[in-house]
Amino acid sequence: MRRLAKSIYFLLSLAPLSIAADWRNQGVIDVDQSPYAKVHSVPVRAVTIGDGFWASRRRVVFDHSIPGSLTLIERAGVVDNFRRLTGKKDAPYRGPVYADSDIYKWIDATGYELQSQANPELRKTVDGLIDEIVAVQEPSGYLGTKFTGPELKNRLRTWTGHETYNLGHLLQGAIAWYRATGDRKLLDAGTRYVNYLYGEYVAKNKPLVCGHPELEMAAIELYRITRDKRHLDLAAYLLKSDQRVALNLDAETIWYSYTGIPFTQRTRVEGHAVRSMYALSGATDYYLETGDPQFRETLEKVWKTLVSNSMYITGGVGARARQEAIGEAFELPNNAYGESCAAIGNLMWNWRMFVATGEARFTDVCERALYNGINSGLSLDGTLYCYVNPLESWGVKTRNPWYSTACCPPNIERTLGAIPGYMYSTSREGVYVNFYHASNLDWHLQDGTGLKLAQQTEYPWKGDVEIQVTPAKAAEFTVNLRIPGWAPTTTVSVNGKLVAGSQAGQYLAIHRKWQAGDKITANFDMRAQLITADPRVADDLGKVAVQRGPLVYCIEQIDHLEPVASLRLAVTSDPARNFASEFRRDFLGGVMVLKHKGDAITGDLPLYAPLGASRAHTQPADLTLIPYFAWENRGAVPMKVWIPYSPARN
Ligand code: FUB
Ligand code: ZN
Repeated sequence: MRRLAKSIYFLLSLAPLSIAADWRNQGVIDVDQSPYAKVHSVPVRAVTIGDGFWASRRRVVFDHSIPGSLTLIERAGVVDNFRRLTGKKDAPYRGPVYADSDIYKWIDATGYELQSQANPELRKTVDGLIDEIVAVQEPSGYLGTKFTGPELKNRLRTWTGHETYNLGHLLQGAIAWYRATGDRKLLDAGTRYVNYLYGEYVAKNKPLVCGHPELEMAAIELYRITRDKRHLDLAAYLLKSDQRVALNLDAETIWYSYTGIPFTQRTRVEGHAVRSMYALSGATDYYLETGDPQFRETLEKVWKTLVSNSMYITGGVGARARQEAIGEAFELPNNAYGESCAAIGNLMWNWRMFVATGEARFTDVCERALYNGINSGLSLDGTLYCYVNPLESWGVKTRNPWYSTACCPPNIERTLGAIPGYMYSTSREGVYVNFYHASNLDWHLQDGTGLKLAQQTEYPWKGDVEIQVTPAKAAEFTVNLRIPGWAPTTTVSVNGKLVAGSQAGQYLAIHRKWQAGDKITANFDMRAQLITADPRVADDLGKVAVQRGPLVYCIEQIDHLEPVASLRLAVTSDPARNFASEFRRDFLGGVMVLKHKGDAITGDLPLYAPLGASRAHTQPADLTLIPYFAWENRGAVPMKVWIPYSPARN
């Protein structure tokens, strides 16, 4: 008996240690124990990003955006909403019902910063904020600043109340912070709130009001830490129950909010773009834990509608300003809404689909969204944000320092902060190289063999990549290299010997006995390409977009004498002749610029004329194309991604 007690004591004494070891090893999503995850995540801290594209963007986020956002969050009264309830501030509630989520998302971003680098001052600030947040928690577990006092009667009663949305962000922030520091204070508070909702709603089978998906994926991420089945069940409850009758939900609400009916009744992406992307992310998390075949089937069906008729070439989602909604199939106007949060949701969903399948069609979408529709959301200096990300502008100002609905700024910050965690993955067979950037991976294979990868490249400006593979001991495994879907041709070699089988949009599985010093080299054809849209996208008829590597390009008025509205590309069938590329270190933070000999429509033409009447008043014009993400960094001027074209003069 004494021996048993002694061994129990011994095991208990180990418990905090194993937790401590664990939080450091968890990726952006921690799917190590998810039975239906084909690949496992690599923690952010296992990847050191070297100089280059994302290093500069993340530096701007850490040095400017994160500190600047806290000032603006404070100025908006978001933290005072908490202080009001603890008596530290005598101020009325300010902001929308989802204001709490702004500080949670900001903490999320700081968690990713601290997973990459030490910042004791930031650590202290966040610790203090967490104390102020947690102080508001009620004995029941409820934690929110809006529905108190005279508003108490509406608590968890209104479809638009966003309380579960706020909780989802609380959990995600708490989890990123826990994975950065091992500190569970906010995580424990979030867990108490989740347990309260479970007890009051799931256990009693009472409909839970939730007009904005978000808690689904967050509760499952919590489950991945706690292994408490209630946390998975809460997500299942939100994803599977039919709340139409109990909550008197009409068809438009169901459509708009992408919740309220069993997820498996969905057939396409629809409704509010962010809600749709977050729900799909949560549903994929549910599949990763349960393997539910109907979920898998629905996810696949809905994904096809995304990529075949509802996603912008930038990876953006959401055609309509009205209801911030995804439109009908092929409704993709270039004055797109394309909220930054929706592109981020698209990345989160496709990342989870990749985790479920190991397929490059999903990481291709992740890359598209990251480099374009998400990256465009933050100005080059990190101080201005796009809420909407149109593909065409008449010069109306789009970048702003802040918004009364400030969901996008901290969302962009947390996403760019998390980038190292997306670069590599592992599977039972080996390792995946998902994205290309100078970086060092210091991790291990799933069998525990230590593995270092040293990647050198100037991607996305240049297509050459070199990866030094260093296993702790010689071992047989597979290195899966993502061959980007956009790459017309690719060559891959190992130690100078060509490897056959590269196919755009697939992983190239290189299986061999790897030993320290082995070197993979890859070259992706980076020539600028002209892209056409499905002819059913009426707004892109007669136009092309220009893409070079993963980057979508655009023209801006500031680089042209002729109005952007009159510029056309003069395209030849020989891609090599269409563009001259020039890397300009001193321009827009250092970008590859494309030069093109096009033309401009000039003269007085009748606004309307019979079909076939000549409109051949053109003159040669030199076009300058810049990466789309860098638009409106030199003032608000007209801009276009989809450009009309004509055959070249010779
Ligand atoms: O409703 C919360 C957030 O505000 C949504 O995700 C955004 O689209 C914005 O409406
Ligand atoms: Zn947003």
